[in-house]
Amino acid sequence: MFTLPDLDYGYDAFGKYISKDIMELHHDKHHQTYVDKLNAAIEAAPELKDKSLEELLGNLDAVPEKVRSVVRNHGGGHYNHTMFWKFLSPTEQGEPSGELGAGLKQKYGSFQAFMDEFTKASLGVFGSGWAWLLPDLSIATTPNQDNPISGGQPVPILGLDVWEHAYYLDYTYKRADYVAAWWHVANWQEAAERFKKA
Ligand code: MN3
Repeated sequence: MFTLPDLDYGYDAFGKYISKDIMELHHDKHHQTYVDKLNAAIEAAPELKDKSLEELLGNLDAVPEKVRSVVRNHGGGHYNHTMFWKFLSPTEQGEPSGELGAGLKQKYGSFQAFMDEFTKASLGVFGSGWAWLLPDLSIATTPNQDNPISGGQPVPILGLDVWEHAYYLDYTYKRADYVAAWWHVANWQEAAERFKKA
């Protein structure tokens, strides 16, 4: 059985950038729903019960057709949100330093140029989806709850949820304002650790 992970911080950890109300709904309701529906799919296809989420999402063709779209959407939702909570930091971290900071500067020219590219990608997601930073420091986007691993790419080192449920209460339709706020809570320490391991 998959379970909803606890957060490493309080619902009110992000102050003016992401409200307590959003964090509560996003974690306790949206993410919980992904977990519940994923578990229901595994119950309906018990041959999957020993597989990890990465195994399931990394090879969706091997998932029985009757539960494949549920595993893709709700399994993806569980997988993406579990990492998304880690990608948020209650203390503002500014710019990444070390190898990751140097790598981004080398690839994009400056951290600001990287931010501009990532912002553009986030705003370019039509409807619901995600923007990702991959271990080769390229930027990817996925629709719905897809994760790059389902397309044969490596596990992202950072990602931003641009579903309306992630920002509408605070920013209404202004996704650009949400993305601008998110830079203040991006967890570069987590990204740097994942970059090193990858
Ligand atoms: Mn979400």
